[in-house]
Amino acid sequence: MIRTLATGLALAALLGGAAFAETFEVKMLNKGEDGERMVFEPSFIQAAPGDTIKFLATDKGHNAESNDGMIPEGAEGFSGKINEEYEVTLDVEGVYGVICKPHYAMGMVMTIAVGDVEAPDTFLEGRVPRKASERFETQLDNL
Ligand SMILES: [Cu+2]
Repeated sequence: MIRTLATGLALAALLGGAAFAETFEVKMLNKGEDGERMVFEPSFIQAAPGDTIKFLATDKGHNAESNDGMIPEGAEGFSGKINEEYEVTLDVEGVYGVICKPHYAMGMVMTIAVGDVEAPDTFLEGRVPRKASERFETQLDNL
């Protein structure tokens, strides 16, 4: 009992602040629970700075990458490979638009909010396929 407690304390001290960072898992799917084709599930995540998003290659043929013009100022873009699990830690506050490159036109997109933020007016200003734009708009309603 005492030993367990000591081990727990040592572990907590070792991990420090990182112990409070969360990891969110996102499935990349051909078909979502609601029957929608080509989706990230969940398609919206509210995260905090330092949290990690893990994209799971649940179905084949998908990837996850930040969309040009849809990441906060000062943040670095990211890009996972098709068919591979991919993890990214987001330190910069803001709204991130994520797409699956092969299925962008089919609306395979998701939104990640890091911190207590609002979407910038420019978020959907670029050239965004209609289906993707519709889904982004629905996701942004969560903010
Ligand atoms: Cu895809």
